[in-house]
Order: sequence, then structure tokens, then C-alpha cells
Amino acid sequence: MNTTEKVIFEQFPYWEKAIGANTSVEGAELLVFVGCGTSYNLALSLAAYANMSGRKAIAVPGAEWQSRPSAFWPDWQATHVIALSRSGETTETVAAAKESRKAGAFVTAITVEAESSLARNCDRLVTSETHPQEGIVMTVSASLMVLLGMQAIGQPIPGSIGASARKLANALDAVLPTIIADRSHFVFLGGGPLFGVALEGALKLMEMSQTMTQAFHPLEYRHGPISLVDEKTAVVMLYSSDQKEAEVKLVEELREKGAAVIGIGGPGDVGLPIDVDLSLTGLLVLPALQILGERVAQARQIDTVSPRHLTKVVKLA
Ligand code: F1P
Repeated sequence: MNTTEKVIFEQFPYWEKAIGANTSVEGAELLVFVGCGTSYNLALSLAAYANMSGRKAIAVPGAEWQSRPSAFWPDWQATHVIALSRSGETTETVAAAKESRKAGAFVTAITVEAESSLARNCDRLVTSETHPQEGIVMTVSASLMVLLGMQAIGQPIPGSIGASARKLANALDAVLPTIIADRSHFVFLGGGPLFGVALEGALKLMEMSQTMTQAFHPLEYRHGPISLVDEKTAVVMLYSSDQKEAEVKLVEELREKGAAVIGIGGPGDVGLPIDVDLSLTGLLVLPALQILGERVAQARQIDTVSPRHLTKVVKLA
């Protein structure tokens, strides 16, 4: 077992420690979730969850918010920016936090690095301990930042979530060898708060295994991308509770066209049940998606401890 795999399976005690921290964010201003890479994907999911719980929120990539915030929100100086960054050192995210504060916005930082530049340049720090052996590919810290972000928008996290997430990751792991054999085109589908999670599944698998991946809102997939589906395609369908019937129909069509479908929370070539409601699904599925990336990398004999062209932090000169 390499360190990446070890860390994925050892993440749950860190979840337990982070659960219950009083981090809730008050106020009625627009919440702007900002981040880069994985952290941006998480921002998208958290913004959707915030809107579903009655807040107002958008998600913006760090560099976009730093250089053209008015393209996203006209009254951008009066927002509450929630900047996500594992390292707390990503140039664009730190710059976005600094610029926002300079303009009068309140900045909350969600990071696992309490001594970082982002932590020093925020009005409120939300942090937790992470696995010390996590490498370049972000796994446990991504889960932790979603957990902390959910708590920040007032979503209580049950203590049992880690056990449920571990069960799902193990169940997926057990069926993966048959599903991923001979598949080279991976598609992740998820709607609402699960779109950011689908993007994260796609990014994770791409980073870890150097495979072309895609992510879409489920019903967008028929509008062009479906032309690529064949016997080389594997689809991860992250079922939602509010659109499930339509998603089931789509999965039937994709299977007829040759795709192997992993249904998380619904049917597929393998269908894995989930035992939490949509408000927690985005967190629950992350370890399963991380192990999928690791297994595809192993099948291609790629070492995820040193992924090609990647560094733990992107710092621009
Ligand atoms: C963001 C990030 C990662 C990505 C890569 C470079 O880091 O883009 O998502 O996997 O390793 O950095 P951070 O701002 O969350 O530290």
C-alpha cells in the first residue's frame, strides 16, 4: 500500500476531530467561496449547499476573484469571502483574500495550515488538524475542508459520517477491478451540490492516473458529450434525491451505449447505496472518489506519490 492509499483510508479519525467545532458563519451578505484546483471544486459544492440552506452564495476561482470580481458580483466589496486552501499559500487564493480585505470584505479562511499566509490574511480562521503524511494529491484535506465548510454554513455533521464514508469507499474498492478494466475515458456526473464533487472526482482521477476525465451536470451529458461514449467509457453517477428518475434514465442510455456505470446512491453496473441525505452526500462520497483515482493509477502503474508535473502548492513568481 503506498502512502496515498494509506492516507485515504486513515482520514476518518481526522474527520472526527473536526466535527463539532463551532465555526458557523453569520450574516446575510453574499458568501463568495474562493479557491484553486481541488479547493475551487469544493467551493462550488459548498456554495450550492449554502444556497440550499437559505444563504446567498457563489463560487469563484481564486485568480478570477482577485482580478475581476465585478464580473461575478457588482457589489463585490460588500461580500463575505470564504477562501479555501489546503496549503494556505496558493498565490491566487492568498491574493484574492488580501484584495478582498483591502476593499472592505470580511474574509474567512478555511485551511489545514494555521500558520500560513492565508491564515495571516483573514478575519476569521477555520482550521483543523490533517494527516501529516498527505502528499501532493489532496485527499484527507479536501474532505476536511468540505466538512469545515459545511459546518460553517450551519450544516450539522453526524459523528457516524466517517463510518458511512469508509463503508462506501470499501464497497466501491471491492468492485473496482471489474469496472475499470479496459476503461480509459472516465466521466463524472453530479447535479446541484454534487457538480463540484463530480469535478473533484474527475480532477482527482486525472491528477493521479494521467487519464482524460470529464465532469458534467447529469442532464447536460446528452447535449453533445454523449457522442464520446463507448466500451472504453466508465461513468460515475452521483445520484441526487431531487432528480433521480431522470438520472436513472440517463444511466440506462449510457449503459446501452457501452459505458460501465458506477451508480453511487442508485443503479448502474454496480449500484452502491448511500445512507445519508443529499445535504451530506458531497462529503460522504469524497473518499470513494479518491480511492477510485488511486486504483486507476495502480492499474496503469503510475505512482500517485509523485504525480507528473504537479506540486503541492502552486506559487506564482
Ligand atoms: C490548490 C491546488 C491543488 C492541486 C495542486 C496544486 O491547493 O490547486 O488543488 O491538487 O496540487 O494546488 P491549495 O490552495 O488548496 O493548497
